[in-house]
Amino acid sequence: MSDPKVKMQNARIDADAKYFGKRKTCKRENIPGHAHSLTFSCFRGKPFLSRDRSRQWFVKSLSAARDAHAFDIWAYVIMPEHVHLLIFPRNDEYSIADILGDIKRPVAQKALRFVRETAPSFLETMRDEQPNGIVRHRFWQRGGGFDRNLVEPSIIHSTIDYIHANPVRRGLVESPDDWQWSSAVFYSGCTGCVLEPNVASLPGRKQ
Ligand code: NI
Repeated sequence: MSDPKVKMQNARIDADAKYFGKRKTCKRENIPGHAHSLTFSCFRGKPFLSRDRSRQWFVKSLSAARDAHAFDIWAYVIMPEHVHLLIFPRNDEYSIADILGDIKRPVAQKALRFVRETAPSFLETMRDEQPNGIVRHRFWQRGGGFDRNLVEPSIIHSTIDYIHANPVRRGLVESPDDWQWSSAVFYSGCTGCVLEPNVASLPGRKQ
């Protein structure tokens, strides 16, 4: 991959990974009472989430997965080429792999259907030829991304702040709550958040 734009995007995601912990989600720890800070990217760091259409697909999918898997959403941000989520599974038994699958799969399916019907030439940017020669079209980067278990309230709150500050650090907006595609809108007390987080289960800032 020599595309400098893609390289830059991947560097940003790596920088995030440093903050969020290097652990890949292949070794998940589904521990009761733990919150999970999840980061995952679009295929090859491409900005597939730069349009409202795909962002809406994501919001809808996240909302449906929350209902199906009984987790609380404490924070999220949809960036052009990656997503950060902070979730708190309410049940003792849960699977982050299953949760992530149910969040990501419907978005990929809708995107592929849309591209095939309206812009088939775009399929090339989603093309992934695997080592075994099989070609697949991907919306999401292969693998689960990053998963960090959180328990400590102060770390939970600094993670929420970090998530909400993403669009500001990128220079997309001046204030976190100017970015429509995050839970910062809700935290600042504004109405019209695209998906309201569940803050009742959130530990207090001072503990
Ligand atoms: Ni980020």
